Formats: sequence, structure tokens, C-alpha cells
Amino acid sequence: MKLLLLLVAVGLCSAQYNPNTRSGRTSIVHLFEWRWDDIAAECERYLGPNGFGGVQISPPNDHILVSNPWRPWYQRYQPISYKLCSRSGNEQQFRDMVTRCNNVGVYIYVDAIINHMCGSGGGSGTHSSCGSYFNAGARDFPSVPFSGWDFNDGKCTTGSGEIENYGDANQVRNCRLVGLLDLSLEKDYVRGKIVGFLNTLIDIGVAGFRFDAAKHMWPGDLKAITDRLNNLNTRWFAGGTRPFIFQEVIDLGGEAISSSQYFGVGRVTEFKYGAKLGSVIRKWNGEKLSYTKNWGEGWGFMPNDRALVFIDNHDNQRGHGAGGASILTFFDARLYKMGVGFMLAHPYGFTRVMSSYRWNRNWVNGKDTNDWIGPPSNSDGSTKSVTINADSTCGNDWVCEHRWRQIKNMVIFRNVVNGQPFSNWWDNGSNQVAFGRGNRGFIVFNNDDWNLDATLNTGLPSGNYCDVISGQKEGTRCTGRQIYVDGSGRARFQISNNDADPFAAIHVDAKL
Ligand code: QV4
Ligand code: CA
Repeated sequence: MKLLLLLVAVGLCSAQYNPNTRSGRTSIVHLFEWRWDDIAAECERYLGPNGFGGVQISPPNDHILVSNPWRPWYQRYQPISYKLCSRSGNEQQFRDMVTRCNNVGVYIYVDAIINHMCGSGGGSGTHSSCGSYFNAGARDFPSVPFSGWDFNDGKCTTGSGEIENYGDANQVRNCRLVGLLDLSLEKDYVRGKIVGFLNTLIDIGVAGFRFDAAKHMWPGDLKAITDRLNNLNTRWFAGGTRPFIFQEVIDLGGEAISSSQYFGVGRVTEFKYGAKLGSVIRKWNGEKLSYTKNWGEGWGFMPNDRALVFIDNHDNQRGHGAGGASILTFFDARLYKMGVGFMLAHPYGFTRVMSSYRWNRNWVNGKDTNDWIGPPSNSDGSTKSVTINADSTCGNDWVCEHRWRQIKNMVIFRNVVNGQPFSNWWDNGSNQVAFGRGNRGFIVFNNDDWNLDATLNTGLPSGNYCDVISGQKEGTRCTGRQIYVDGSGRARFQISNNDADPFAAIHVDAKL
């Protein structure tokens, strides 16, 4: 009996909540709109060597080609079939990416669009990334195949057929989200097609899925689908490993649907995290960094072991989805680095780093009219490759936040302090705070408009450390500021409010 209980407990912990990252790797990065060839190269040349655990990729399957506006990024959120040809590459390139990334211990997480197909106004023809014929008006997707029977048109009770009221869970799940043809996921036939798609990906070697628009699907349907998924490919994963599942549910409170309804299926995106931390770091609404002493569940966030956390995502960095104006992005680089640094230092949640491309914002009445612009493209419409400059930044308008020294070094920091408790909190009652992770790492922020000069208990062993924000350890030297920790674990930190990055971080692998 005891053994049985133990087995059940082990089974639960190792299930769909576990990101399946290689041991000692604790974050994933969303390489938004990257081509498969570029991701494969990035796994080998950068992500593997720098301790990244995995990559969330853009949707890999057949999608509509939108002409008005011209080839927006969001066309990939309108599936036409489950064939693996997309703006990022074909099936052979996809397989090559998964194999090469897995071989260097960087795993692939697929953005799975299973709530819907393309928009009801998507027309008919072969304007899809695989060149598949479809007819949106007739609900005909012969390459799956799906037909009228497979959609929720009859079940939705709003006059327009669209979601009109987020206070009504039936509408949110049975009606169309911005016109997207809503699949009837309670049908065994539809479930079977989706399971087939996801299992093909698992067998190729992916480690898990982001379920797009999970709020718009019934948790019971998602449970039925995930229960039918294969274990991960044993070429790279231990026998019996379940796919990691994280669900996109935007729950900022006040709606009919809450994140907790999805905890039985897998982890859930915690959208409060980036919205709140953005307000804190921007010092809006009287927020102060010192209030983050009980950051995490103490702020009303979901349980730590259910949360997928991030500062911004591909929607809210451009005003789509939810989260509001407080969201920090690469456009506010100095504040953004602090936000990402805080997230990666703090033990709460499983962390995802965003990696974007640049576009010209055009604010008109509080909306960016360029929020649709797709990835950097060549004149023939193909996505530009990610070039790497001599200083290791990216060219061709790829921002590559994950390559910013401060962010990359904090990804490493998180790996070094993995499993260590939140410790040695200090604050000045305002916007200067510090905390450690057991005796392995310590971070200090100065978001006040005056200097920080404080001698703090770091918990670290005595010695000279290299601050991995202002620089990093290279061989035996430090390219940034050095911090001396004395025999009692105390160190003096001086951070000017005018520093390029007004924070500092040290950890045991950056000891000189
Ligand atoms: C238009 C009209 C509709 C009309 C329809 C007819 O607006 O009124 O009924 O045509 O066909 C695009 C357009 C949208 C258009 C629609 C269908 O922006 O105007 O409707 O296509 O043609 C992304 C974008 C959407 C985009 C969608 C599909 O953000 O703008 O819609 O892709 O291309 C909620 C959800 C949450 C969601 C978030 C954005 O709860 O789940 O909104 N987030 C996820 C993804 C997101 C994606 C989708 C869901 C849909 O992260 O990127 O939407 O897959 O909060
Ligand atoms: Ca739905």
C-alpha cells in the first residue's frame, strides 16, 4: 500500500507539470517567428552552451496566408491543417531542428493551436502555407479533414456566433474567438485528429506543448486529449515521461473562467505576474519594489508549481491579449532587464524568456497600428535569417533579448541557484531591495532615484565575486564590477541610480 502511494505520488510529480528540461536547466525561451534552421543553429551555438532548457516555437503547422494586412505574424494562429509546413520551414527542417536541439539538451515546446481553424472570413482557395485547399465559409478543411459537423456553430448561443461576454463561460468556450472557426472538441473524431497531430510531434521528439487559447476550451476536453498523448520519445527522454503542458489562460480576475479550472490538465500562464511586476518597476499606482517581499502566491498568484511565468509575451508586447500598458518589453530596455532579472532570480514559477523582432510602433489613440507586422522578411516574403554580429548580438532586426548579457547571465544564475530557498531579504522601505537563494546567489536592485550604498548579508561563502550584470567572469577575470564577500557573508554594494543597469547579481559560479 505504501509503495503504491509512493508510485502514485512520483507519477503525479513527474507528470505534465514537469517541464522535462535537462537537469540543471530551468528556463525556456520563446523564439517568436524564428525559422527552424535558425533555431537549430541557435541551440547548438548558444542555447546549449549557456544553459537554456528549451525553446517555445511558433506554430509549426499549416496556416492561412493573410494578404490584408500583408502576412501578419498572427496568420499562424489560423490553422488550415496539421501538415508541418509553416512560415518557419517544412517538415524536414522541423525534424532536423528537433533532433539537433535535443542532441544538445535544449528541448522543443510547440505552440499548439487546437481551439479553432482559420477565421470565418478566411475565404476559399489554396492560400495556406502548405498550399492546401480550404473553404472557410463552407467549414471545409479537406487536408485534415474537418467539415461542418466538426465545429461549434450549432452550440454557440450568441446572435453573432462570436464571444460577446466573457462573463459567460459557455460563450467563451463554444463561440468564436475573433471570428476563428471553433472546433467541437467534445467530438471523438475531432479529438482524434488533434491527438494524432500532437502525437506526431511527440514522436518526432518535442518535449511539450503550449495550449493556445485554453480559456476557450473545456478543461474536460483538454483532459481527454492529453490523456491520449504518447510518452516522450525515448531516444532523448526517460521511459514513461509525459509531455509538459502549459495552457494559455489569461486570468486577471473578474471573469467566469479562472486558471484553477485548468490545473488538472497542466501548468497555466500566470498573466498577473508581468502585469504586476511592470507596475512595480514603473512605480505606477504607488507600487514599490519593497512590496515584493512576499512576491508569488502572497500576491494572489496561482500555486508556484502550476505557474508558467514571463515578463511579456508575443501578444501583450504589442497590445494583443491582456495585461495592459504596464507590460515591460525590449522597447523599455533598462526597466525590462530589471524585470527579467527579478523574475529569473526569484524562485516562483517556471520561467519563460521572450525573444522578439523589432518593428516600428505607430501609436494612434493608444493603439499601435503596426501591431500586425510580421517577422523581418525578404522581398519574396520569406522570413529573414537570424544573423549574428561580432559582439554576439543579432542582425536583421532580430532583438534577441535572450542574448543580452544581463538576461543570459540571469538564466545561468537561475540554474546555479536551482532548488535553493528565497533568503536574506533586505529592503530600504522604497525601491531598493536585495535577496538571495540559499548560499548560492544574491541580487540587489536600486530602482530609487538616489544611490544605493549598503552592506548586506548575502549568505555566500567568503571571496571575490564578479557581478554578472555589469559584466561577467571570463577565465579568471571579471569584465564588470567586483563584489567582496567577507568571512561572515556580508558585502558592500554601491549602485548608482544612474548606472546603465541599476542592479547587481553574484553567484557561486562567478566567484573569482
Ligand atoms: C476579424 C474581425 C472579427 C471577425 C473576423 C471574421 O475582427 O470580428 O469575426 O475577422 O473572420 C486576427 C485578427 C482579427 C480577425 C481574426 C480572424 O486580428 O481581427 O477577426 O484574425 O480573421 C492572434 C491575434 C489575433 C488574431 C488571431 C488569429 O492576437 O488578433 O486575430 O491570432 O490570427 C484573448 C484570448 C487569448 C488570445 C488573446 C489574443 O483569450 O487566447 O485574446 N491569445 C492567443 C494567442 C494569440 C492568438 C490567439 C489566441 C488565437 O496568444 O496570438 O490571436 O489563436 O485574450
Ligand atoms: Ca472553443
